[in-house]
Amino acid sequence: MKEFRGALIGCGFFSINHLHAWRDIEGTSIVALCDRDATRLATVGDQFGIARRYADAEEMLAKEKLDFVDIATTVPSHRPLVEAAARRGVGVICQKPFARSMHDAKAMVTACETAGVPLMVHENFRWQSAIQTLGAIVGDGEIGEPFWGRVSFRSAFDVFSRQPYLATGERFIIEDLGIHILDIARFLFGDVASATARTRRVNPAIRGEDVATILLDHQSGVTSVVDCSYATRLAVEPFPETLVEIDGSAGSLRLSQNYRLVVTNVNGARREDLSPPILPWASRPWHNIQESVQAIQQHWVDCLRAGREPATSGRDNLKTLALVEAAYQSAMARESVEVGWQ
Ligand code: NAD
Ligand code: 89Y
Repeated sequence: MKEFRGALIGCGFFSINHLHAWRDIEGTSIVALCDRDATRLATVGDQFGIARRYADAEEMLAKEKLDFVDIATTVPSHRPLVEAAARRGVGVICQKPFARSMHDAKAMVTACETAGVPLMVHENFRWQSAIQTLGAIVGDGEIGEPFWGRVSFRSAFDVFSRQPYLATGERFIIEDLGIHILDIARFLFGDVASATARTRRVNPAIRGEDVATILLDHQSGVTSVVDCSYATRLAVEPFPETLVEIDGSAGSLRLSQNYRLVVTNVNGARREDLSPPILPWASRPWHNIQESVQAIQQHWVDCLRAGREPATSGRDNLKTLALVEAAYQSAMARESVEVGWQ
């Protein structure tokens, strides 16, 4: 079995999850690390015992023999890093948000296609085991043909202490978190024709919007509501659970807080506990995200081995990014916006 050689770029807060997950994935080694911050590079290199370290990604790409790079930096560096890897014929995983604009996203997809290298966006929320189970239930027809859905993420968890950049951007919740929730809506109900959104900023200490409500018209005929908030204080803090409601022609499903699932159809109501496993390196409350990191990285390796396009390829992610753009446009214009990604 071929052993894939990867390198991770960006040794910040979230990269620790990537590196833990890579350690548990067979047939893959992270052979080098890159970060322009020397302290982070040293700390993470020592923690994971990775000796080959670079401050500059171009230098790393020139000196290392790699099958892929795993880019875990924030959005401003994504395009130059993706294009540098493509020029060297190296496959790419890139964290979300993939790009700030559709223009940059399309340029990265084209660069990788032209170079003939695979490109996957680390769009991991749909890889949470509870969300995959919902996809299977819908696919199996247990509730018939879906006609309505709600995908909801409401919390007051302090995300700013670990990710301070989230407090300073002009855009916040749709670009950072809503992007995942919109992607789950696409995963469950298919691609979207038009979107209508309303946003608000409740927390005066941040710059962008922290509440968004988005109505989606899916091409399948489903109407869904995607709602996100980081300004919602609840009796039991649900972070980072995504709650889902689906009504179908033959039944319904509800995924409620604490991963409780109820599926109802003509046979009655069945209940299931969809709590994710807590991986040996994981910690609450992040464990469902951490599990999905492991799942998406395993998917990347499976796809590399099989020569298949990943489910959340760069090309696929254009459709999720187009929803983010449409939501911001709609909120600004206060009108419904056609979703275009071609
Ligand atoms: P961070 O700021 O903590 O870390 C980013 C690191 O990248 C920094 O150490 C920085 O020095 C380095 N870096 C930036 N540009 C570089 C370049 N050109 N070359 C080398 N190093 C460079 O950020 P973070 O909180 O770890 O987030 C990283 C990304 O992960 C963000 O895009 C964020 O949205 C995403 N994220 C995803 C999830 C998820 O569930 N998918 C969760 C949290 C964060
Ligand atoms: O950055 C975000 C993400 O992708 O998942 C949760 C998060 O860490 C904060 O909103």
